[in-house]
Amino acid sequence: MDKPDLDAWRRRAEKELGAAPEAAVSATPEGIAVKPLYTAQDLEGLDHLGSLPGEAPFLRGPRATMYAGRPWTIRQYAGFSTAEESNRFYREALAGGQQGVSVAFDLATHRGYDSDHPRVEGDVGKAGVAIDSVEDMKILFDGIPLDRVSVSMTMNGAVIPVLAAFIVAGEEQGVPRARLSGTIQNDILKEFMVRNTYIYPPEPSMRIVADIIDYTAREMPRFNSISISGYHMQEAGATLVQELAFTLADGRDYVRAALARGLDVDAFAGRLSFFFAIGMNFFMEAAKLRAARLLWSRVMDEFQPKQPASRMLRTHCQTSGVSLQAQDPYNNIVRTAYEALAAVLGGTQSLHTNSFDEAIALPTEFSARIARNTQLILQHETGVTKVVDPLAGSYYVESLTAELADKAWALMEEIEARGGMTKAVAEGYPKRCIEAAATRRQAAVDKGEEVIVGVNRYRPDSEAALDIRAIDNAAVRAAQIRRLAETRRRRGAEDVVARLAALRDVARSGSGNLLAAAVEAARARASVGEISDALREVFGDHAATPVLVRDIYGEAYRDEPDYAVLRARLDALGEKLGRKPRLLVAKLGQDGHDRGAKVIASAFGDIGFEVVIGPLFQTPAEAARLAAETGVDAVGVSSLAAGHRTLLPQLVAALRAQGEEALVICGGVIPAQDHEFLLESGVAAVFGPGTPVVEAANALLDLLEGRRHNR
Ligand code: MLC
Ligand code: 5AD
Repeated sequence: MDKPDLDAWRRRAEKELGAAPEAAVSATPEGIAVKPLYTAQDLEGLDHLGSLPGEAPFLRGPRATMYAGRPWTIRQYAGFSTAEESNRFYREALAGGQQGVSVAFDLATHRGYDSDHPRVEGDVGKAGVAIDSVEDMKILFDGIPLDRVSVSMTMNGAVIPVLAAFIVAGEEQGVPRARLSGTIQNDILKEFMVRNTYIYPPEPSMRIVADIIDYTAREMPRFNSISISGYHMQEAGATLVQELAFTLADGRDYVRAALARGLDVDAFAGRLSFFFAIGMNFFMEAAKLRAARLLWSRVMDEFQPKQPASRMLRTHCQTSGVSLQAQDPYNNIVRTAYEALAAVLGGTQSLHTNSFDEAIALPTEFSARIARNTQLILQHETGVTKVVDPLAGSYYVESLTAELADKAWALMEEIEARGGMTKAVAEGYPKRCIEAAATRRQAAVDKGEEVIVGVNRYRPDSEAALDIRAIDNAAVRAAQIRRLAETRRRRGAEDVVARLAALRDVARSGSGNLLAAAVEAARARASVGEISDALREVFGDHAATPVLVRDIYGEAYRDEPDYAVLRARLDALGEKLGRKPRLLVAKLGQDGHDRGAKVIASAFGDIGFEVVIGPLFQTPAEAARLAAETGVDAVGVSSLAAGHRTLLPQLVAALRAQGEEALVICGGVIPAQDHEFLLESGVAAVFGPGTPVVEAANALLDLLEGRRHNR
């Protein structure tokens, strides 16, 4: 074939565009310039093209036959309310075609509190299932054969008691731990960065990770000891390059931690697994997974493993939660389907597809079925399983793979220069990078530079409210407290005391394995909270200091006319008050999703408010006290974990009890069905997801100026 005549193409393109083809180049948040045309020229000099699937560096997939041999696992993340209810949901999902289980725990469990703890009143059973002891765990997996169905558990903070309870539940179900298959998330570094369900400070937390890798390597050969997760980084606003680089850099530090424990690299590396988000940038996401495998193999070179499997990146993927919208929500089915296809073309091993009601509430049976069927249709109707790595050789995708890999590798070198990820995380470097990217993105969406169908363009005239899953949190809590009391009554009290003391000794002395000691405590029916507290006594609690990025939103908005009007209004109000209006941005309960809170705080600061950013995990009473101490005019609560119905009325009451008049406003994942209840409880305004920051700021000014503006 003749060499293509690119000059001729250029001339034709110029004619069509009325401009040089460079005008059609688009810049991605990753800093990649996507051209309108890729050709064979773009492949020249790429050195990753030669390999085959099933061999290092595994770019084309970890297995030789990939889905032609066995399709990816349809593994839907779910959990809510009680163990009984979640168990019923899992069984129905498995009967409906789901292939693996993935447990979502409630936030009380995540943070190591039993359901009867006063700090977690609004959280029990809300964003996941409440698990207090082995008794709950046994109910959760009743009738699910743990030697045949692999189970993933998303647990990081309270990972020791939860994994211990799982091991004992398996044992009592007749499946010894050596035959348990599944995955524990156990990825604490990204908790400090973005997900925020940590309990202990970084150093003992890293010891916990290493103890689990050590224990599972010796005792549980079929179990993946960790799920090194970039998912939550992308959810928090990270670019794909940041997601790639920080995740693999986390992985590198976990390997180092396990080696420092004296483990042989081949004893554990084959059971490290990964987890990525798949957003809407279709080809980029598929390329990202290919680049991830290439880079992980390169990272592992450094440790000189002998087993090929030790270099192999195997991953779970989940379609993107943030890409889904509360407005015009059926569009989310389409978004999720495209994302799922990207994950599959990228070669994922396991996949969760989100439900279309994601931005509003937890999935119903109906929305969960559509989400699952999205994958079943891909597996059975589209033919995508028949050929390995079908995008290979695409000029565009191969270029993207190389470019993403190069950019991520450069960022990983930056992390190395900062002394590795554990150190960089402790200094807050990756968190700052991600928050800056998130704020930039928010400005782009608010300004309409990024089109979101049904949200900032093509809005429907009217929308019917969706049927959503409502959880009676008080009833769940009462049921949990009853079972916990029963368990405590029946257990051998002395045995529990002795096992917890032994666990504390292992923690204090630094020798012995924390998980091994916790298994004994869990078997004696020590609760998740008691085991966590035993470790808290030795390790202490971690408290993060929130830091805000500045001037990113303001910079992006500087030249917009409505921004100038807003600032003028703010100045006028400031003059009247004799100071800047003050806003406390608060997070209540165990909800650690703080991207929204951070973006709002940063943008409102740029606009000219004086912003106080509250610490995570406050009770309503603590937030009210902080509001009084700082004399704020309004408290803005960001709620993403469904605690709003309990926590917001308590906040209003606590403020009024102290004679505070500060307004309470809120935003986040709050279904329309709850708006009236909140407004009647004294909340001044509820801002749904997708509210542009400038609009929210104007509405707050209306309220502060005394005009009613309930929305
Ligand atoms: C696979 N196998 C094959 C094959 N492909 N055998 C022959 N031919 C082929 N083509 C084999 C594998 O080797 C393996 O066996 C078995 O089949 C299963 O395949 P797998 O690829 O290992 O899949 P799976 O068991 O599903 O494991 C996937 C995983 C794992 C490695 C990524 O870690 C996992 O399931 N992760 C899920 C994590 C998750 O659900 N997280 C939810 C997070 S939600 P063998 O014997 O080799 O094992 C969250 C949200 C939040 O975090 O914030 O709350
Ligand atoms: N059930 C189902 N999906 C959940 N997610 C979080 N909690 C649950 C749950 N209990 C999903 C959502 C969210 C992501 C972090 O995980 O998609 O965006």
